[in-house]
Amino acid sequence: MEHKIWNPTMECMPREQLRALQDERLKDVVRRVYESVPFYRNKMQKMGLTLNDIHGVCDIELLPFTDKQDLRDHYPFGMFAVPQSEIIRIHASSGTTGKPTVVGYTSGDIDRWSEMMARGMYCADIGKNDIVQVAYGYGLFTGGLGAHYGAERVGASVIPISGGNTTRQLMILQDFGTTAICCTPSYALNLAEALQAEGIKKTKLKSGIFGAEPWTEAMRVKIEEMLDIDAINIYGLSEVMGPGVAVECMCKQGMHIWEDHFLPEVIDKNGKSLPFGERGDLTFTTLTKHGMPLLRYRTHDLCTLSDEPCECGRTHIRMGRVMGRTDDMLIIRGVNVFPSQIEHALLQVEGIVPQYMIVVERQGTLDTMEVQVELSPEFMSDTVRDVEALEQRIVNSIAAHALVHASVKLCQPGSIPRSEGKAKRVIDKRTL
Ligand code: DLL
Repeated sequence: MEHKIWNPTMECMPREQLRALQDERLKDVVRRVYESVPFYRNKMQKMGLTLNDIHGVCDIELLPFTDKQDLRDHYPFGMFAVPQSEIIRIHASSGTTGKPTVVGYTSGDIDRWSEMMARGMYCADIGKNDIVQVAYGYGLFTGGLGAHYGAERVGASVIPISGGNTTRQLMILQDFGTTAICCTPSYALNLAEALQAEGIKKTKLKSGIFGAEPWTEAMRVKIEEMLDIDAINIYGLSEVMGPGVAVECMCKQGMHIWEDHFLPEVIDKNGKSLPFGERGDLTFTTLTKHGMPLLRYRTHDLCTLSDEPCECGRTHIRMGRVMGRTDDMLIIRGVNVFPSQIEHALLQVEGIVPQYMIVVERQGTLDTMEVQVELSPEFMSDTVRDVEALEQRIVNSIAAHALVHASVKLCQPGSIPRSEGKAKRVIDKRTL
């Protein structure tokens, strides 16, 4: 198979050369955060670290970790390493409570992101002759604009349709002759089923770039069969950049992490770096970001790394599928949701007590979330209409604070099982 490679010089760089480049870039980013981000300077000073201690990648374990909580503590712009006048784009993703996690990009950052997404497009054999339907959400979420800039960079014709509205997606897909689609894998399955239901057998689709949520090989097989396409896995997270931190090539054996821009590690519970092949918490140091560089950012995604050479010729190491999380984050239809956000949303509503259970299921191809919550004893005697209005208030509060639609089931006071230790708040019935 001939592999299309966007930037062969960088993507196929011999590993020793790539390591030398990382060494230089690591020293550079450490210097930048030390000089411009008080959070990092303070951390390094407390650890007794100076810039001279970091000679390259071999010293990565000396550097401090960063966690989502650190971004929250510096909400909204406290982690930025450049003046606001140099920030040209702001994105955000779910935080653990009502406040989002904010990310800022310089024009150079957007340029590098587009280049990495262009690499991803070529990985999925998408080029200037393609018509790309971007069905990731546009907005604060990085999916839509990330895919958009990458598809434009390779010269494809981009349809910025954004997420949702399946009937319209199918109409555009057929009328415009879409050849490639970018969306979550569950939405791809949904589209495939909708096409089948309409009796449409043939489309011009040939490939799809799917990510933003966990999926399996079995799902890949199903999507590929139903849509008659190559289904390519793409990984990323807003804090580190957005989609395109890692992308699969046509070998479909794991996602190449763009190591000229990111330094990945897999770490264990104690923060120790693990060797290739061992499963742990994926952690990234950004080597070239200027707006919001991060040192050893813990993604909480569980996976393994592999340095086995890949047939496609790219030399960058690969990450396996994300096998779970080390925190309690749920991904519902591509939206990240923390149980703490739901709790926060419930606490805004009068008439209930914060005893709740979140039940997540997959109906057909789509995730559903039901929040069961107890009425407060005082509310019990009220009329059905009051209860319905209360339900609606809770639905609205959850939509406002967690950006997700949940159905709400009000329960009798005392009916939700109390735990004796850690409360169990989530029942996830999805089998991927
Ligand atoms: O989901 C960025 C993205 C957009 C990636 C479009 C791919 C495609 P966040 O909303 O910040 O960013 O969510 C990041 O989603 O830590 C993983 O838990 C999960 N995730 C992303 N891609 C994958 C994937 C975007 N391919 C969080 N497989 C990450 C499994 C994924 N999980």
